[in-house]
Amino acid sequence: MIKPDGVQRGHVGEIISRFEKKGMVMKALKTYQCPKAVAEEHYQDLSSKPFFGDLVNYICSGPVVAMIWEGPGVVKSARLLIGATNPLESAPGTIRGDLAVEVGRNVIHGSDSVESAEREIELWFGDKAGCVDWQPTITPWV
Ligand code: FUP
Repeated sequence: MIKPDGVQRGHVGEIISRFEKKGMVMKALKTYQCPKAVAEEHYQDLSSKPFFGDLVNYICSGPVVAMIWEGPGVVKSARLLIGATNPLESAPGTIRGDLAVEVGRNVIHGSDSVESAEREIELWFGDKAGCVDWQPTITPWV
């Protein structure tokens, strides 16, 4: 998910391009003004953290671009492309390492496990989100 700062700073094309160049396949994409309840559920594991309120306000501060990407080892591979949570600790060449300087404005979210991805796909693209046209498929490798 490209966060509001990534959208506002015009990095959507750059980020999608990095995923495509890696060889991942986009299965779904939508711009979305995230409701507070969705942001709170998305980050439910961080609800006790002191930055939770700021994080939810940030995610809801403007449109995000939510995406589903498919490919071999896509969760781990996407996390490597994205870089460390704190952009100051993200290696150059990663999305956060190249495009961000603040942990609270770190441009992009990526699911941290297959289980998280399944939960987040349901939250962002499932029935409750009003988007039901995505089904997992086996994509032949190119
Ligand atoms: P990540 O999986 O890299 O997005 O990192 P986390 O799930 O640990 O954190 C989710 C988001 O919380 C981060 F993207 C940014 C925010 N965060 C802060 O604002 N301050 C912190 O100290 C840690 C995380």
